[in-house]
Amino acid sequence: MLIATTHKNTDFDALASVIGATLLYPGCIGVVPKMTNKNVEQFLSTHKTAFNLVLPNEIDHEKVSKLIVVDTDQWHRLDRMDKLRNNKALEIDLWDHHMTGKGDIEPTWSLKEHIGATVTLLVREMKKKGTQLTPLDSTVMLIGLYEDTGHLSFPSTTSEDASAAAFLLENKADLNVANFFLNPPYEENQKEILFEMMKKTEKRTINGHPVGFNCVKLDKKVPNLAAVVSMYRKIINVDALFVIFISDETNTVIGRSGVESIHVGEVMLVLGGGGHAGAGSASIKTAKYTPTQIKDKISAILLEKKSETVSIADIMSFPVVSVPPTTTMREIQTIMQREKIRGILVTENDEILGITVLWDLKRIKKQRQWDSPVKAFMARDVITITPNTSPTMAARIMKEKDVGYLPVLQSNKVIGIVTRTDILTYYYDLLPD
Ligand SMILES: [Mn+2]
Repeated sequence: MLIATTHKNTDFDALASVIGATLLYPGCIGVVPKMTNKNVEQFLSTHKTAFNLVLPNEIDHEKVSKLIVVDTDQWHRLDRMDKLRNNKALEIDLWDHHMTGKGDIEPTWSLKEHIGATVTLLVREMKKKGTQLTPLDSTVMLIGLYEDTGHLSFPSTTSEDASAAAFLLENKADLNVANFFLNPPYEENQKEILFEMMKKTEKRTINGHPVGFNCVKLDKKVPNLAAVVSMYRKIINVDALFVIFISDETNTVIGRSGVESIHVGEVMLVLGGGGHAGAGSASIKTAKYTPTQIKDKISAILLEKKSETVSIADIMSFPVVSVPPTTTMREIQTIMQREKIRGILVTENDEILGITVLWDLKRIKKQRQWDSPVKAFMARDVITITPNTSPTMAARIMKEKDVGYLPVLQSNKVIGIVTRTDILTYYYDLLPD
């Protein structure tokens, strides 16, 4: 017997990939964990019989000769598959896009790639094989693809994810049905959790990033907490948010990040969980760490990761052109044209007095002003940063102070300057491969 299964707390990408596997492998039965996400549960309540799906207790493990695992690479995330773990003759195919490197499932064959959704990998194979899809098949796969890629907007999305979406739409995926399951309305108890979080958020600055922490007592089951955490991060405008949901035996941490330099999945991995760059979670026995210890642990992990991130020193421009305050505006114009720069520092005895930018030249209305000294035109309040400032932080300073140039100071000496162009170059160079 051939079965395909996936992780507990099954999301749509996982479900769609199981269904995809039943279509790709002749005779394959899809085994869906008992615990699924709320919207998946709702979908299955009406659609289950349309697909070749069963529950883990409905299969005879002895008869399984081949296992297809999708959207995870870890045994403990599967539902009741331990019996298969010791079966040495078992053939295993693995399809996944979680690249944490900590998977303990040893596959016979695998396809693991950085891609927005696992289902995209299965679609690739379907295109090759010319697999026939019903509108129902296409719809569930499109929901999985959209959910894991934030409707093709998450940074992990690849052009192939978009092509897969196009393929599924060509195969009559129904966007009305998809939208219904992708945007479930907020429920009363989700709102309660949100209000609970609003009462008390601890903000820490870690490596220049504002990071939020919350502890919320959880005394009943609340569906899709992750969506609430995700929304709350945007409301309080922090780069990353970690919410510790406290219950009797296990505390669950859900993390969300909106910046590249905070990889939630890597943090959660240290805590025994997992996830992606932008989203992840971990369950921790209450006996192991107190909520405060969890917070400190997350902060410590984030601090450690610092060395891997790009700093301003890597992207700043240098050498910096500086002139004495008596330099005329005519000379300033000549230097800007010659050096092809838009900003010049005005210094005296190594001290920054001000900065003049291309815009200052445009303010010159009368001919004689070209002979005026730069000190009459320069901006005097120069905001400086240090070489270990993160590019994200620099971008934030530029926005808040409405300046386009940030001289970089080390031991009171100017070693470079960061412009908006440098920041843009940084952002675009670092877009995912
Ligand atoms: Mn996935």
